[in-house]
Amino acid sequence: MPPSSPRWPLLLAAAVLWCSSLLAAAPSAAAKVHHHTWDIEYQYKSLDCFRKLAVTINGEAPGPTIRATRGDTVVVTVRNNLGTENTGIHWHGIRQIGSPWADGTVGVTQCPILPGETFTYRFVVDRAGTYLYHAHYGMQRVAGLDGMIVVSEPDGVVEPFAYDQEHTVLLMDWWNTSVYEQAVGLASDPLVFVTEPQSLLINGRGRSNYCSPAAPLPTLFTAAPGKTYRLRIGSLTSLSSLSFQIEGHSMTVVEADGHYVKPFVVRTLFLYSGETYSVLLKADQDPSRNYWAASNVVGRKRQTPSGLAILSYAAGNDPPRAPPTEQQPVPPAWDDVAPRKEQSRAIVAHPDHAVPAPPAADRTLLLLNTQNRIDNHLRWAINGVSLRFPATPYLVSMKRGLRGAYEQRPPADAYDYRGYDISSPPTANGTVASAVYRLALGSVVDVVLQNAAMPNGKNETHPWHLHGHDFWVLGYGDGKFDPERDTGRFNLRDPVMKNTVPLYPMGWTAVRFVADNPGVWLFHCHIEAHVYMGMGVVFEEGVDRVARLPTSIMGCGRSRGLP
Ligand SMILES: *[C@@H]1O[C@H](CO)[C@@H](O)[C@H](O)[C@H]1NC(C)=O
Ligand SMILES: *[C@@H]1O[C@H](CO)[C@@H](O)[C@H](O)[C@H]1NC(C)=O
Ligand SMILES: *[C@@H]1O[C@H](CO)[C@@H](O)[C@H](O)[C@H]1NC(C)=O
Ligand SMILES: [Cu+2]
Repeated sequence: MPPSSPRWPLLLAAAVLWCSSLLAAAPSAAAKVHHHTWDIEYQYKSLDCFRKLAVTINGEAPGPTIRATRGDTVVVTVRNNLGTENTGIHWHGIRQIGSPWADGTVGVTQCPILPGETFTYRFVVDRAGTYLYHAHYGMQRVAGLDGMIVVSEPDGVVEPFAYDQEHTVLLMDWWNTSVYEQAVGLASDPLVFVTEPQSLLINGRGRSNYCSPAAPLPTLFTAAPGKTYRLRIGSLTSLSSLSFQIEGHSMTVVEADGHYVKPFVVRTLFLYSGETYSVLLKADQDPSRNYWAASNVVGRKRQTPSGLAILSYAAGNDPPRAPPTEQQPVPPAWDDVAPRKEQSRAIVAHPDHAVPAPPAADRTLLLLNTQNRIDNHLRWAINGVSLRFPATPYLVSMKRGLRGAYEQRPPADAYDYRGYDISSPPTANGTVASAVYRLALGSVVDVVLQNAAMPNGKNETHPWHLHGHDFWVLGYGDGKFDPERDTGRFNLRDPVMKNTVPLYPMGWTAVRFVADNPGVWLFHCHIEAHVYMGMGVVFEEGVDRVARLPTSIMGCGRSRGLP
């Protein structure tokens, strides 16, 4: 389907006007520039009682929280002191409008930052909300190069909820093995999977089976009775989907991936890797005792101890770090997918902050998610194509017309959705390619992710993350997506915008976005092992409109020596 008529640009213009009326509240003269200099190096860390190498930022793992106000510019100078390892840092949820070379995706938007080299990221944070950053080179995120970004509204701009104080809560999973042990295992024949994590971290601290029972627990925060707290919660797990609970307290979800949502109350919040939420928590329980905060694996058979921290009350009887006398909260059953789907369906736009979705798509991509056998190895493949980044970053090769630098043949827009049996293990072999979907600038694109049985008959949840954009979440369904039947059932009334969305076992997820950000953008499963095994696609849009590229992103493959 070729991109059609200029029907959408009119709506787009209306949305831009609407947005700029909001922006008018923030005088740009007040915008600040925040400079950070980060030394990236390996250090021994005992985040969960097991001492191992972690990638640190100025000695910290996870790294510091970046704080800014909407409209500000963030400048991060990264010095790679890893000695023998490349790096690159992605600013997760920041759309990089006008700065596509600062997305930090090695192989897509830049060459790797070599050991001993310094690279400067410079970008505008154009929307308030809770975002993340993390390594985007190989499986390096497994080693802990990550953190959070908090973008506040300028003074005088009122959010659709109120609170007294805020805290960040970064959730991770953690292994006793290195990035290399994991990556080499995945590429081996027979494949050696990464195993379940040894621990779950809350703000960088956790308890593996290596801990003595007396090891102290981290404090989530100390509450003052009666006050309301905003918790900005993000998941940067490498493998696990999580539940998060705070014993005795309910949480009101008010923000998802930087967008205000119609508030809803949960006892258990489910999070997929790459997602962020703001929840409001009222300190309305008995202040004399402490409470458990717990994260647990869901969606995979649970073999990892709970991630634990303590919520205490100021001037309570229990010492702040004393384990609560009560039992830990009972986590949801790992294989009960119904409440997770229910939460996904509950996330809709806040009525006063909804950005209307365009009414129809110019192009629809139907993307089959499974593993295929390729040269006798199992790799994740999308419509039979397993993504491998070329030696030259796409942004450079496309902007400079280096045609031989990547696969010229585009991948298929759809799999054989009439003939394919999603409940049977795949029989076809796949291919490895660096192919790209080229999208018409300004066109409206629907992507329907279709989950299907894996060769081993298992099923998994995949969190899909889009760079450079937010998408409207139009719907989730069980079984096989049927364009004739299901397109008409999309939620166009109040779809939320997000940048990361789960694809549930044996189901489909539909999203819509406008290809209006000139650049080259990765769309991929946020599980490190999966994207490492090819689970992603690349979108190009309006690359000819991208301003002159900084030479600092070049230097590898065929971009070596380009002026
Ligand atoms: C990592 O932990 C697992 C159990 O959780 C254990 O079987 C394995 O031997 C450990 N590996 C190392 C390198 O300590
Ligand atoms: C897939 O590849 C294997 C060899 O790697 C071959 O034996 C088999 O016939 C191929 N299957 C199909 C359906 O082409
Ligand atoms: C997914 O796998 C789990 C256990 O491995 C099983 O209980 C469940 O029925 C499966 N779900 C689907 C939709 O196949
Ligand atoms: Cu995945």
